[in-house]
Amino acid sequence: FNFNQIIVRTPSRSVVNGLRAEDRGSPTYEGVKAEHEAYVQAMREAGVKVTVLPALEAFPDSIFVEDPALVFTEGAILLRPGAATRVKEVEEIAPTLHDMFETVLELPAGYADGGDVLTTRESVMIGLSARTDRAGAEALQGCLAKLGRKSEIVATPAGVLHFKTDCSLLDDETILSTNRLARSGVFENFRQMIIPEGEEPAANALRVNDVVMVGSDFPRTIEMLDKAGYKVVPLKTTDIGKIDAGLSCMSLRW
Ligand code: CIR
Repeated sequence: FNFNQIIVRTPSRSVVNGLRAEDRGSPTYEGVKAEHEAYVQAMREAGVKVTVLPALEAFPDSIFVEDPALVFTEGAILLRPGAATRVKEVEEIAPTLHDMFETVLELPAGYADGGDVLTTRESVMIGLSARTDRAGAEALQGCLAKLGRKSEIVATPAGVLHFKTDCSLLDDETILSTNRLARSGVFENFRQMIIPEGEEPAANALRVNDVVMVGSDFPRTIEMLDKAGYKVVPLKTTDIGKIDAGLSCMSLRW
């Protein structure tokens, strides 16, 4: 969770057409733009250098740069998103990653979204989901091994978009998780903090250096983290939440 740099992409006007599992109304472009700007500002205040890529009108979900690639200080991996409309986002981000990283690997088989990948100190957890299949997860394990990273394949609860929709790393020993994911036992080697019932989307929080960014619509989660001694930065996620996104989705961090 100690990061020097991030990559983000400006939202396109087409973001209002972003993918969603269930239609709870579309976000507005202005709303997403404001949430994105506040996020970038919070990142700068957290001490990271921000590279801002231009908007891509042809790709409504391209603001969510976390999904087409995975980055580490040791190198980057170009993934293959499991949603047909998002596959070509990889070609769009590839030149930037080639400029910024000496080692850039490509997923040799299957499908994998970065939203399904939780990096912890000991290992990289890869969640199987509707976007990440076993072939992709196993291929990704091969790429991670080349970068010297241990990994494990785990399950994402049914009906949950991405593994990280339901969890985030708070520090080297602690995971913030929904009850439905924690129940599966994947985090038994960690201290776990469980999201209060009804605030499940708050699980996609983001620890960056000294702060934990959390959706501002989730007061009970914020209070819980605050009481536990975390320095919480609440950020509005109301509009991006309508297209199934949270705070990790909007950046690649290393
Ligand atoms: C999608 O369905 O692909 C986008 N509407 C949301 C992606 C969220 N990304 C993430 O959690 N890493």
